[in-house]
Amino acid sequence: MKLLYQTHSPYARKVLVAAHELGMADRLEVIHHETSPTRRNDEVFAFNPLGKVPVLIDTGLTLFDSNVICEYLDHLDGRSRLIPTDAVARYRTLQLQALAQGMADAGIAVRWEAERRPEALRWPAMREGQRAKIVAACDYLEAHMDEGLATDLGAIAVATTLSWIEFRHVHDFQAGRPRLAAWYARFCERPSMLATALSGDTLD
Ligand SMILES: N[C@@H](CCC(=O)N[C@@H](CS)C(=O)NCC(=O)O)C(=O)O
Repeated sequence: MKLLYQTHSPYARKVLVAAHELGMADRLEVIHHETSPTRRNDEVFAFNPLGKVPVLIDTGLTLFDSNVICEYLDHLDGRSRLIPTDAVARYRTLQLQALAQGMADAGIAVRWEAERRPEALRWPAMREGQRAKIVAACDYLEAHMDEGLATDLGAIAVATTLSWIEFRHVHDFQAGRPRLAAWYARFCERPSMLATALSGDTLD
């Protein structure tokens, strides 16, 4: 399988960490792509009409986005190890993933208003509104993250999003949130996280 990837994407890292946790990383050919709405990448558009990574290309099947790819990988060997089948646990996992996706989306919006958009076009109220979502989401995680959180897709999504928020200095989520900070530090020691460090700059 080919994974159209980006070394500085929280969504792509989520997929790769999931593959490592499932013991499938060696089945992926990981190909880095730069993407931005202001710089069309035709190779990515050939597989995803949204022009975004990650994209997974398997025999006879092309999949986007990261949520769909993670669900596919989780079902590939007939067992579901990252998305629980029990209803309560399943929706808790999917909700955490949705929260993490929203945080990553808000973080990218913050970066547009803080540094990516030409200076004259930046909108501070939008930047602060998006940043407030991240702060509220981190407070929610601090209140809801229990120490024994399973290594499921929700946890992977939260950890990879937080790693990107830290990498891009979007918000100091560890300050004043000891439970979240301790959980994150532990999760970052996992081989799946150590093997997938973020790197690189966005090119617009
Ligand atoms: N919801 C998508 C988001 C993917 C996404 O936004 N990827 C970024 C890289 S971090 C991208 O390729 N952006 C290019 C663009 O917005 O045109 C997912 O979960 O896969």
